[in-house]
Amino acid sequence: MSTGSISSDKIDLLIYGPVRPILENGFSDHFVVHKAETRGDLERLTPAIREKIRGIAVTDHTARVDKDSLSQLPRLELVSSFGVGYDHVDAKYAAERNIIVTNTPDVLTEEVADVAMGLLICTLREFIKADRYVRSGLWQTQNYPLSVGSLRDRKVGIVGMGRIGQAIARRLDASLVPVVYHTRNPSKDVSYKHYPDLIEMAKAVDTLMVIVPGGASTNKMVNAEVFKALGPRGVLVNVARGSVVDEAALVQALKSGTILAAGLDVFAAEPNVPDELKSMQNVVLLPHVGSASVVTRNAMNQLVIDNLKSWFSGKAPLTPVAETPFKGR
Ligand code: A2R
Repeated sequence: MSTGSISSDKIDLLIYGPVRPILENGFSDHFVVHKAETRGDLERLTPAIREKIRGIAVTDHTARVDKDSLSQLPRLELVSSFGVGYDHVDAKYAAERNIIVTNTPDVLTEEVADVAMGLLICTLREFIKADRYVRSGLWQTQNYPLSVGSLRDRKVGIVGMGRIGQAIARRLDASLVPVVYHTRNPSKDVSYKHYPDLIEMAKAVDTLMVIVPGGASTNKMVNAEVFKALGPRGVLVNVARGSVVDEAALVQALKSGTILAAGLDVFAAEPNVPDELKSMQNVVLLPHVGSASVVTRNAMNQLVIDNLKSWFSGKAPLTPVAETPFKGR
């Protein structure tokens, strides 16, 4: 394979998942682009096409790239996945087959941290309810009631202290809110107090902000026991993955007053949100918009494209995930 420029042979790529025109238009004449929006579409590709596909652009976390789908593509070299979380891609199986998986870290870090911070303040200070109050004309009759919640006198435990966790912590520092964190290993990048045990941290704080990857190791790690430890002033903000929180236990904790409130950008079965959550006044619900601004989504799309272009120019992938590090060709 040549270095520095895309080889003269055309490279067959698959764009897999919901339509993203910016991605589809991002490839030059050097590529032949095939599309499969769903698993069914993938299975309907002819064996001759599947045989040729060497790269995949995965457009969304709803497109499952599991062993079954990867097995259908015998010449696959690289899976370029949109988003920083890649729990929808079987990176372990990809590693066994020497397929590189890339994601789109860094370019969304500050955007997601902004949403986390906004969601926290919005939940505590009831912006959504207060907005409705103004629109309904009620302000003409009386002032809006004082909010029970406030960012003042809070202590935040961040669950996950990677790129986004650190960006959230910087915002909390600026707001004079003390921060501690829970991860499996203490981070060398920060000096906040580390709690190896999530329950112990939940007991020591009144606010949890969740920003760990999805997947088996974090599945329902924020559960009834954690809510009990957090206590009646407790607030949960989740901008990670819905799978990280036991949603039924959260509904119960909010209903019973075990915790005070929650701000949620992610849910267990998106786009379905439990009716019980929708009917509650002490929750703020967002439709998974952590990175969803034009500027940040453009940067993420571009990184999906650039990883594929770099690889098929004979260069290293730009952002391989930990399970499939680039070890040379
Ligand atoms: O546990 P560590 O030492 O590997 O720290 C990572 C932590 N983490 C966990 N913490 C507790 N229990 C676990 N089972 C667990 N697994 C991972 O999450 C690290 O501090 C953090 C992940 O950081 P980064 O890899 O830098 O990810 P980034 O860019 O901050 O994004 C986090 C997640 C994505 O995976 C998406 O699902 C979501 O944010 O948008």
